[in-house]
Amino acid sequence: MKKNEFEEYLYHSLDDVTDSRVKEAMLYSLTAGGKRIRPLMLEEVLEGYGIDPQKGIYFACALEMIHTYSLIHDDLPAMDNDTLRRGKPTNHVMFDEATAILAGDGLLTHAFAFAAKTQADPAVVVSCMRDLSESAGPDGMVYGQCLDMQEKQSYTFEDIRKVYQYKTGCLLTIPLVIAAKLAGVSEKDLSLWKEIGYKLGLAFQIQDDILDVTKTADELGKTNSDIRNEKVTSVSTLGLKQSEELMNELYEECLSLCHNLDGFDPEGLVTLINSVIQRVY
Ligand code: GRG
Repeated sequence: MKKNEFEEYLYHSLDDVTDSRVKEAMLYSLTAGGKRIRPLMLEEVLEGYGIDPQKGIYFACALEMIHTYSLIHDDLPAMDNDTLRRGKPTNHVMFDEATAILAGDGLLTHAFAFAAKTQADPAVVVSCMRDLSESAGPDGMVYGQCLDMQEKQSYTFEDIRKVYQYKTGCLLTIPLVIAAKLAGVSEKDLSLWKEIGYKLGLAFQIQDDILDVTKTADELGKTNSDIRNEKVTSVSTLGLKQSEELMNELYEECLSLCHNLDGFDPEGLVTLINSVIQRVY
């Protein structure tokens, strides 16, 4: 199952949802494009363990639903107040604020019903759903967003590293953890996957900061609200050169760690991470 096939699954993931303006808004953002990195990571880890990626399809769709909800809410006037996302008007611009809030709520809740359809050992599925909830919720991404909202101009890189760990890292680590759990890996390798996810999340967010100052909104398909909102970022604290060095170092460490896992063929995941390193938006 590669990106195009995944798009089909995602498109049909709301088929059973009652028709409404909220469903329309959910589908609008869910099918607006996006790199689909999180579901593709889950797929590549399963494949690396020789498991049919189909086994993780419901979690893969759930991840993209949760990620999309976070983008819809992050773009709201009460948060970053952005008007362009994935090359299209943001959800609240296309619909209205109330509908966008409900579309986010709808995607978040539907994600868990969808993940629960996974055909695997029920104890493993429940454990993955709990991890997913923790990664997305007030001990994970929501906590990171909360720290982000409280940001002060005096923040150092160490302060924002923590914001990035939660805001970005949690949702990039969880596909690795879910796939590893579905594959039944050891505790030792599960810890290694978490370390890979942490480094990947940090590198990915630093790369996002670099792209924000080196590309135009047209090229990125999203408005550069960090600049408008005078956000403290890796680039504003470390400078462009040091940010690039740190990003490269972290990506290198991720790629190297992918070779240290028992019974895992890293080829597909390494190719995916390399495509992320090369990304231009
Ligand atoms: C509203 C609870 C809540 C959380 C919002 C996702 C997020 C947290 C904020 C969006 C802004 C931002 C810079 C988030 C960090 C993660 C990130 C870089 C998201 C963009 O992910 P991509 O590049 O996006 O995978 P696409 O559009 O390709 O799916």
